[in-house]
Amino acid sequence: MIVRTLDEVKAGENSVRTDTFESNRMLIARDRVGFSLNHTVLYAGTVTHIWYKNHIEAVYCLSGEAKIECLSDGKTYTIKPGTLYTLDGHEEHNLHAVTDFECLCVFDPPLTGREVHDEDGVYPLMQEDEASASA
Ligand code: 9YT
Repeated sequence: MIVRTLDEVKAGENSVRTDTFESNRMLIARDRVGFSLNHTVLYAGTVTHIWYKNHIEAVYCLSGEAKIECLSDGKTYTIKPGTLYTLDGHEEHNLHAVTDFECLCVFDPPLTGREVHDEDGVYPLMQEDEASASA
């Protein structure tokens, strides 16, 4: 059984901070459970361009509000506590955090823990041994 706290992850190497969000990788590929799980907070007033070409992501909102602008069809969705969205079509989107937006994010294949978005909003497909090698 794996038991860990947000505070433990925040203090470790699997806490990633960017200009628009803080992502704490609570479960990662090395845990070998088949998926990864992040506790993420996007900062109020920011916009994050995201395009997970290599992953499926499911996001469950815990608190706050965000709007997702889907770039292929121009549709916008409002996400509030209790709402789930899943990018099962690898949709390119802009995530507008209306307030601080706190969510749980599940990725398949699992993140290694260190991924950050590239210039296209993509997370690279990393193997666990690559993450260990760069750690
Ligand atoms: C909700 C979302 O996709 N935010 C971007 C960060 C990403 N989910 C992560 O690494 O936690």
